[in-house]
Amino acid sequence: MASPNPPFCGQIVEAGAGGARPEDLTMTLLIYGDRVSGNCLKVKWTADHLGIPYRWLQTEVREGASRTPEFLALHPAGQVPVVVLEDGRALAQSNAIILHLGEGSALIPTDAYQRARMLEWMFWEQNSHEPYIAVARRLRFVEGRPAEAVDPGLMTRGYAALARLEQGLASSPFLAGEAVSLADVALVAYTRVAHEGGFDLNAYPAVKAWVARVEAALGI
Ligand SMILES: N[C@@H](CCC(=O)N[C@@H](CS)C(=O)NCC(=O)O)C(=O)O
Repeated sequence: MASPNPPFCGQIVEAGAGGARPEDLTMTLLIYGDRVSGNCLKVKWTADHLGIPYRWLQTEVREGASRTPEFLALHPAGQVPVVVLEDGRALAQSNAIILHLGEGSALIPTDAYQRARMLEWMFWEQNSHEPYIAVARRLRFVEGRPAEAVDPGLMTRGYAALARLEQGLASSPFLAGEAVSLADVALVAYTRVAHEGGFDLNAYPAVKAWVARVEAALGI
């Protein structure tokens, strides 16, 4: 996905730390994202937390902006987030992107086991949390469908994910130990808006307290 001259297929609406002028597009991290998407916000929060300058190109998924020929040339899967790095190379998948941005930072534990634990949660998020909690939230909040239109199986599996998180947070303040890490960034994205998908977090006090802790640590 190399892209020496990234297509300008989004609207620049925001500059991260340090900012950049539009003419500097090839020298600044570009984030193609949709603000309604937790997967995209993971990337924004990581860049903001680490003080990485970027331009955010608002890519309205519901208006088909991720399916234009220009966008598909950038990322054939037609999904956001996608970033174009300062050297023109593109990268997709939210958790791969934040792993790249977070390289060498305090968001990644230096201890090999703790780092692997962080990754364990991030893989789990994509497999067992996002497909239920984010999808229910998209149907209810983004598409405005009634609760009856949501497959009860999504809710059951979403609640199972919340129960797993509750259990995981029983012995440490953050998912990979004592400090906030990329695992928390990845998991908080859709957990903090789970209520928009019809999930009630009141039975998950450790999760609720953790959401507040991560929000404070990231300043979101
Ligand atoms: N596993 C991917 C999921 C990407 C994804 O599903 N993006 C959604 C927005 S959250 C999207 O672009 N959907 C538009 C489409 O699939 O057409 C990631 O973590 O980045």
